[in-house]
Amino acid sequence: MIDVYSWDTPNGQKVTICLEECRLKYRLVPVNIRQGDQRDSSFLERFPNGKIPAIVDHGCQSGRPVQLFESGAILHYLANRSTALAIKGPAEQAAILSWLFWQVSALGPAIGQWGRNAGPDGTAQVEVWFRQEVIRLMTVLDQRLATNDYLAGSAYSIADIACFTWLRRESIYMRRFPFDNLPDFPATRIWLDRIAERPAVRRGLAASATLTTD
Ligand SMILES: N[C@@H](CCC(=O)N[C@@H](CS)C(=O)NCC(=O)O)C(=O)O
Repeated sequence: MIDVYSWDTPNGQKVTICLEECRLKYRLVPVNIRQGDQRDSSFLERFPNGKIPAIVDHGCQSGRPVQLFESGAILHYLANRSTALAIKGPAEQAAILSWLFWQVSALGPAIGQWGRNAGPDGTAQVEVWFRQEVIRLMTVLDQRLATNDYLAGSAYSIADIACFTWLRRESIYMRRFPFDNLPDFPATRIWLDRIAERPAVRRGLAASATLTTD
């Protein structure tokens, strides 16, 4: 059994989708980040960065619980823990990790900062910078997807899960900055629809949605 400390955000959704894809048993532990649960001492003692998602795996062969935070690290751990999303060989690993790290270091922070700096509380200059950066990153993504069904090549992987939750039409950010207001990214649209149809993706998003109470 894997305990998932989470909230219904793009980073949290990555983990429930991955768990559903891998058919691993898990239980959700809500961490209401709107109320500041992530700064409780009991949470910080285990997960010092004070952010969701985080997991504790009670089912490892060593018999000792394994705990980790950072969504990219969690996805990589879960992919190695199952056969469904197992990484096959160094070439596939190189492609998956390149795009996974790209998401956690560039795409996610840029979209998140754009979201925070747009609107009445943001400054116009910062908003413009992040908008341009998001468009640049989405252009990189779209070019990759124009010649590949998935980010790491022909096979669906944790890199796709990581980017999908941020870019899907219903994400909190894409609801604010609809694709209609952005340049066209045709390959990205097709890729998003293909991933959204996956039964495990639907189950993972539905599981994550049970966490939101406000
Ligand atoms: N790099 C981290 C980012 C995690 C993150 O920013 N989590 C947000 C929710 S999506 C959070 O916990 N925010 C609460 C806070 O910053 O206090 C990851 O990929 O897991």
